[in-house]
Order: sequence, then structure tokens, then C-alpha cells
Amino acid sequence: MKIKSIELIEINLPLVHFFETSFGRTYERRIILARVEDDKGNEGWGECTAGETPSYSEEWTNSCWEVLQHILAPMVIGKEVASAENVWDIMKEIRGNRMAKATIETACWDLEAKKLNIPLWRHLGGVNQVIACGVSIGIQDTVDELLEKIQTELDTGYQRIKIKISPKWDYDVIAKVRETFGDIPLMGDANSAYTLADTELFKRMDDFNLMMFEQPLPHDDIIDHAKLQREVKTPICLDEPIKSPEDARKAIELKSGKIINLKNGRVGGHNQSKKIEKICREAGIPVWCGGMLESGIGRAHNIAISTLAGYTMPGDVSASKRYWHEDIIEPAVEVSLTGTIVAPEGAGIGFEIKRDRIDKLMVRRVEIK
Ligand code: OSB
Ligand code: MG
Repeated sequence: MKIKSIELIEINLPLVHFFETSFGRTYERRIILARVEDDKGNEGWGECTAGETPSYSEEWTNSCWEVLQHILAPMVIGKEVASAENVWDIMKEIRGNRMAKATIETACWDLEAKKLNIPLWRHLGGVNQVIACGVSIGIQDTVDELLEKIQTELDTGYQRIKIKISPKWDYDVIAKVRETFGDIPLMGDANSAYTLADTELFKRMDDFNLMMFEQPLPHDDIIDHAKLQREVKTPICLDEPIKSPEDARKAIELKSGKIINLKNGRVGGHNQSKKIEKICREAGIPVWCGGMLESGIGRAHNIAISTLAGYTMPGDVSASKRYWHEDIIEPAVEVSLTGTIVAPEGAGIGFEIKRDRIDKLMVRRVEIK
């Protein structure tokens, strides 16, 4: 394939409900979309999962826009690429900036699958057309509001509940959730809010029988996580520090955790997700697909990659309506009463792009040729 042009579009999309993690609250997303077009007129879409501030990672909307416009897009345009699988290699000499890279890389996969007229999930090597879904519920103003939200998601059919935790929202909150809902599949995500000084707290939280503690310790750590894992029974799940196949290999070798939350954006796209999925599958480490409050395009890519064999636990891939009054794809992502999503049979991501809606939400746009 030969990419002829890349259109970058930033949209503003208000969330149905604010989302709070240990690093802050988000009310409105600033999302960059990429539309890539080849010399034959085929097109593909990707979404940048960077946040509005460099809090989850160093990348954020503005840094990605700069890197995409001035560095990555010019690198990819006009190059003869054997397949979408090789787009990662073209951008290899640029360090980091993985969310920016994934924006273009995933768009090229969509384009290629559309060109081949096959669903993206099959093109990626997916085997499970039906994926298991969980929800991630942010920190609320009150515990009662959290309990209400959990009830709603359980009634909807989601297969597991993840709650965000932080030093002001942990032990007592989880105790209340267990007391109210009993033995539901439950986990906590700290987004790096603790240190080894909190080891005793995590030992006490072992009593809650959580499915996992996600990212309790600093965002760039895999050493202290290994120490903590030796002290607690609950499996540790790594999110932030696993940015490459090499990171995954090292974390597995060090026994830094027993589960990996795999995010396309964090690792640089489908090629890298596929490599990490394989490493984990061969090592007996389950992975699940994380979310970054994506609009429909990123969500569709998450559905596709979640069909790979190693994605054996329910992910944070949930219905569009939990986030958006109206999505930018059609149909919106819907979840069955048993908490599953069926990967679509249409070519590429398998959802229609609502270009009119995107244009209405647009705050800036640039086309690189
Ligand atoms: O740590 O998984 C995370 C959202 C933004 C940044 C980081 C995380 C999250 C989530 C939301 O947990 C998952 C979702 O998109 O539903
Ligand atoms: Mg996380």
C-alpha cells in the first residue's frame, strides 16, 4: 500500500458523565481522528487515545497533534509499504509517541482490511468473534452514587466491574461494594496512586478477593510491582508501564504481575498489541483490552483486537452510550444482555463513519499530502 494523504481532525466530545481517576476528572474529550487514504482511493480511520493532559502518560492531545502533523504523517506518506503490519517499522526511528503512532497505524489496518474486503478482526488474526465486556467506573462524589452505577451496569449484563481507587477512595469503598453486591467479579484500578509504603493496605485488601489490583504503583515501575506481588495473593495487573513487547517480556520475567491490560494506544497500535498478546499467551499471562474513553472509532479498533486468542478476560470495551449521547459511528457499539459484543462482519472496522457528526464536532483539521 501507498498512503497518499492523511487528514487529521480534532473533535470535542462531551462525556455523558464525568470520569474521575486518581489523576483527575475529565468532562469533555479532545480526540484526534486520522483518515488515511491510499493512491487507489481506499480509506481507513484511526483514533488517538491520548488524554487532554499528560497525566496517564507523557502524551496528550496537543503533543500528538504536533508529532502527527509534522513528523509521523510526512514519514508515512508516499512510502511503498508491503502491508499494514509494516507501518510500525516506518515510524520506528521516532522514540516514544506511541499513541500518536497508533493513530496512523490502526487507520492503515482499517484501510487494508477494507481494501481486502474483510473484517478487521479477521485480518488481525482474531478467533473469538464474541468478546466479553466489563465496565470501568470512575471515582464518584459519594459512595451511594457508585453503588447506584454498579447496580445499573450489573443489570445491563456486564461481566465484571472495575472501580477506580485512590488513597481517598479505597478500602472502605470496596468494603461497601462487597457488602452490597456480594461476590461479583470486581477489581480496582489505582492508576499508580500508591507506593510500597502501602503494602499493608494491599495485604488487607486481599480479603476482598478482587480479580486483580490494576496498576497500584508508579507508572514507570516493574520492580516494586514484583515486590508487592510477592506480598499479596491478589493478582497484580499492569497497565501504564507496559509500552512494548520488550516491556511485557521483562515484566513477565520479573514476575511484576500476573495479568496485563493491553491498550493499542499505549503500545503503538495493532502490530505491537499482536506481539504482546503472543508473548503473554505463550507465557500463560492473560491479557484484556483496556479503554481510554474512546469514541466509536477507537472503540471499534478495540473490539477487533479483543478477538485475538490471548484476550481471555473481560475488557474495558463497553457500549457507546455509557460515554456519548451520540457516537461518531453507526451503529453505535452495543452490548448484549450477557455482557458481550459481537465483532461486526463488515469490511475494516465494520462500522460506518458519521462524517456529518464529525464535521459538526470538529475544532481543527489539517490534511497532509
Ligand atoms: O487506567 O484504564 C485506565 C480511562 C482513562 C485513562 C486510563 C484508564 C481509563 C479507564 C477507562 O479505566 C476505560 C474505558 O474507556 O472505559
Ligand atoms: Mg488502568
